[in-house]
Amino acid sequence: MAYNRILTIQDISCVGQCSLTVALPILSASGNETCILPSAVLSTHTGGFKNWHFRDLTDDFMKIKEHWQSEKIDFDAIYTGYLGSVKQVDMVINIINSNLKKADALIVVDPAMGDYGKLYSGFNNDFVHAMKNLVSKADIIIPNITEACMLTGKEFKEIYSPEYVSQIAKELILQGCKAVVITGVSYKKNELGVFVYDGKTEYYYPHEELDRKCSGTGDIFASAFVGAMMRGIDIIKSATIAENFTFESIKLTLEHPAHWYGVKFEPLLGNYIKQLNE
Ligand code: PXL
Repeated sequence: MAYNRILTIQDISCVGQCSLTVALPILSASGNETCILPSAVLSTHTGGFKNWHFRDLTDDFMKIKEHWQSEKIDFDAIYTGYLGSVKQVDMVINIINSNLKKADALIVVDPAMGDYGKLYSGFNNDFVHAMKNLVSKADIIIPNITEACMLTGKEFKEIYSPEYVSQIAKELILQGCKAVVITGVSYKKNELGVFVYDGKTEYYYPHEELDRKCSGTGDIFASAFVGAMMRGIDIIKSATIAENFTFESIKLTLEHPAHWYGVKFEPLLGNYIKQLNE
């Protein structure tokens, strides 16, 4: 069984079921070794809570990197999520270009910066510009449809055709990545799915649209996807497994309306592990 060492770089939102509190358990459940580089510590995520406490860890990045280098630590995959500033994005690029990355390591970037047509609170156009630079260094990028539009300078639309999405994916490949996985793609009412383009084949995997929008769904998908890829599963099957896991987790959360701030993925980790082993 493939067993790889993954480095994931994103924030710790202490409460809110997103970023590292999602990535660590899911990547560990995938059967891979998970190492973390926390970009910031927040008391909660920024999607609905107010007056959160935020500690930026940018100044610690290079010290952690240098220590790892002195210990000759390197990684089979680097997977990035929510990053708090342009400076952090630049530091991540520095890490990707260093010997912390094994020669054949997989670089996966989730350009977590917006949803539903809008940038997340605290981000601006300079951040989008920096993120464009980071995605050009990735093997696989996992934007949602909002982020895919921002990265290609396209207008965000509520209604669009398969050709529109195909065009965006092709433009993203031209920017430098090798494959694109776009989440939250919908061509029909009550239908939502994931679109995969690896530079040759296009694939769309839809399911019923659930009436629930909340933070962390992109992180659940991306973590489950990276875990599957690092078990040696191909990109289409990895995207399908991640989509099924995310969908079932949101469905479970719907039964608990008071759980507004995140997605109850933990009870379904066993199903995720089973799918990886099928
Ligand atoms: O990827 C979602 C996310 C991660 N981290 C923080 C966030 C959000 C979304 O709102 O606020 C801090």
